[in-house]
Amino acid sequence: MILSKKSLPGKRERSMIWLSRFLLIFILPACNINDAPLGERFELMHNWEFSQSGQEEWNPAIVPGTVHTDLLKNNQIPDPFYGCNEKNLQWIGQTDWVYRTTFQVDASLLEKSKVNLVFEGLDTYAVVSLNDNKILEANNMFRKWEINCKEFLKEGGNVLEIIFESAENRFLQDSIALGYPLPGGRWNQSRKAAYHFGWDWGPKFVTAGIWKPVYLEAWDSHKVEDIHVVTKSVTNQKADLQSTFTVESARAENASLRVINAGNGQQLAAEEIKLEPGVNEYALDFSIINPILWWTNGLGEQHLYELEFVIETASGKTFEQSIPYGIRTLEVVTEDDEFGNSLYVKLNNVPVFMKGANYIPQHSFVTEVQDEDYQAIIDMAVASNMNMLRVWGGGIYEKDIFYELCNRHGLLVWHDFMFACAMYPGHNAFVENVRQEAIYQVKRLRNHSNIALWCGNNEADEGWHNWQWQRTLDISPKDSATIWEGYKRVFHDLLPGVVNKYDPQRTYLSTSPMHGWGREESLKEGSAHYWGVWWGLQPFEMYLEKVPRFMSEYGFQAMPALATIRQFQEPEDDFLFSDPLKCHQKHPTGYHTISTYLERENLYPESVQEFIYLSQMVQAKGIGLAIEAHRRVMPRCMGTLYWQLNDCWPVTSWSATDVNGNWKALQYKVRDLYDDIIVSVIEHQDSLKVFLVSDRLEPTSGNLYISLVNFEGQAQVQFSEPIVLETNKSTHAFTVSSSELRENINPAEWLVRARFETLSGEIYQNEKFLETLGNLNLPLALIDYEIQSTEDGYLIKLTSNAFAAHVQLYLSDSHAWFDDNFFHLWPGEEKVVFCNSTLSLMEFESQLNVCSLRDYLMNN
Ligand code: BMA
Repeated sequence: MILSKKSLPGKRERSMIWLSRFLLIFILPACNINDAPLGERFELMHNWEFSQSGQEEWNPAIVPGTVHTDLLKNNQIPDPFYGCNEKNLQWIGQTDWVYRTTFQVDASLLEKSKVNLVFEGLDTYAVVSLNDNKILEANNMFRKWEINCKEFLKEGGNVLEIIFESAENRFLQDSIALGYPLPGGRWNQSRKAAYHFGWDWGPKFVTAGIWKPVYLEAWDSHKVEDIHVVTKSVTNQKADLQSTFTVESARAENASLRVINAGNGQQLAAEEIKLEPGVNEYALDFSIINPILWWTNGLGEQHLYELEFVIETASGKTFEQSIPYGIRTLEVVTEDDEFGNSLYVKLNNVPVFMKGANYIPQHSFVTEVQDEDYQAIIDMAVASNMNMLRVWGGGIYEKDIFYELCNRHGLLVWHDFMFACAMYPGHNAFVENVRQEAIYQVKRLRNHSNIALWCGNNEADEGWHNWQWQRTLDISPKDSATIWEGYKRVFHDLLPGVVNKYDPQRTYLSTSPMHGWGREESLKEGSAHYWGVWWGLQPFEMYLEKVPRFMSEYGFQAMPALATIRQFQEPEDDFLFSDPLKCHQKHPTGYHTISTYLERENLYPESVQEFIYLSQMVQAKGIGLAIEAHRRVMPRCMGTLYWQLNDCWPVTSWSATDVNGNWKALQYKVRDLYDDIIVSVIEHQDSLKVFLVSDRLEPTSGNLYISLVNFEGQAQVQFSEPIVLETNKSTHAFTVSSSELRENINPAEWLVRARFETLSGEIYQNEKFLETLGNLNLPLALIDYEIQSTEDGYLIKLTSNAFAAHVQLYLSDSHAWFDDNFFHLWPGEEKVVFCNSTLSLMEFESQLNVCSLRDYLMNN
């Protein structure tokens, strides 16, 4: 139970059915077409068992999987996420493990001319033997390993055995062999997900295992290595595309290539070819007339052409692969301008402001993430009006389903290569390993037309130039020069070379951020990670001054929902700060930093529930301010990706949604502030300014109303005028001096409300208090509610006898998604909130809590 995750509601079921159809075709290209496929695949996912190296206690293993989850499923370890169990489970990562299986081979398989053993992913240092013959030494989690193994197979039972060497122990050996200190962490000698070694939001579980499918692939004459599609040009009338088929042939044979639009059955191209022994490449051009373009979420349709690529040989063998493909033009524009040098995405010739977040792996044990978890997280991003996710370099290159869902739902992907917060070796063996990894991953992912760019690493350049590594690690000038040469070799030479060769239409950025957050240039060019707030303890208002060209990281922590805390501690541990709470906070000064910002708001939580609520309120306030600051200065700033979208376990972190899908207050705020139009209200340096920002591709007419409203509901109108929002633009609509605004009122009892109503009746509204949260003089409010069952949950109808600020609904013991939360409730108003839940009415009633800000203030 502990390792499973709860998902959000959505249009999931329908798309899952569709998606599983797609994946079948995509993953099993050679087996599903007719009786005579080009190749055949035999899964080797069964009968696995595992043992600690040197011991003979074998237990059943699940493949794909990881040693930690196998130990857990065999009841050999307690739940790794519970309490402080992580500490006592470190031995697993320091131990070598052996996995083995037996499988049957019949004579017909051995008649094939080639039989390959394929591992789509081995984590990480693996010595593979087949029937006691060593056939592979793997050392990269991110590569696919394919070994021609026919000579080692025999009819009947075969034994496949893999010894996984501890990646932690290996780090020690490799570091000594390297001969000079390498800054960063224990991940930097290995090609393994960095976050497995512990991060400031994640536990340290140094996993090992067969983490992706393993199978035998047998073929006689030809094997399709790759199909690559690119869009060469697009006009309204026509899109010209090119597909390249790469086929390995054992003999010469005639064949035909075809491209079909599966959506309407139309054949787009066909050609007769002759396959020659060796590796063959064929380019097949085709056009789509009156193409329907692919747009990001919020800007239009996410039209995907279901393209089918077919090869038929003269001897009647067939191969077919289906690729959902979006036709669009996409440029990452970096050019000199009045502010410095730009960084923005131009989609179908339109500069598009990127609204999104940084994505990390969804679980410490990646094989635990199910298709429905991918669907749930993408649903959440889409519901939050995002149009970009950054796949952060300390995690993994994700499964196809992730990119496929992003594509289908209009999310561009900023893709880091998997390097983070460290310097890496630059010797030949390491560089060659990275080259193979990069070629494999770029080729695997390049047909996903929603990938916007490739980025070399996360914060390696920044670390080298700004984190005092040379000084604190006492690195000699000679070693420094070697380390920097190694850096340049990988990030300035190898990776851009691979992108240029295998995915030439995509932009490569060597690192993110381009400059450290303390440097002036960071505001003028490139992507920026602004950590002056949080790491630098600067006030949130600093976000207003430190607005870069593209903000690819910034963030603030908050606690997860109580039900998520319950995943790792019992109610009797619900005090600040119990040991389990400390074990589930990975930032060195995390709770202290949160408390520092809470004190600035005059907030002093004393219980866990108070800390949850108040940390979430302050996180939403701070990050909300940053989003407004970024959007309102567009086009100078053209992107905002907050840190971080999600978690990999139950933890207090920067995420806006916890590992169980419970939205923190920030997720609701993000949904509002990433809408296609926002009304931004910011008070700063004695003036209050209102901006209207529209991402729409057509002008929008409406009326802007700005008022001061007191907690009794009385309003003083400040502004009420028709206004036309121009296309894709930020408009400064209103300014008033703060002192004037506050002249005859008690700011602790008033808020500013700015509301834009379009002529078609849509309402965009922003309300801002004039005092810090802890200083508000809120009335005592009695909130009444009724619960009504629906098919998939409950409707909660709420009313209040007085103004209730930031009303929160939560279930004390269950994960839940409310369609709205942390909203203001005014007397006379009825608010209906939906909560998806499978609890019985009685359970739901007993678990539901409703409270508001006043309940958490000292003066209540
Ligand atoms: C950024 C990220 C992560 C980290 C986060 C919060 O630098 O790239 O390395 O988790 O900050 O500290």
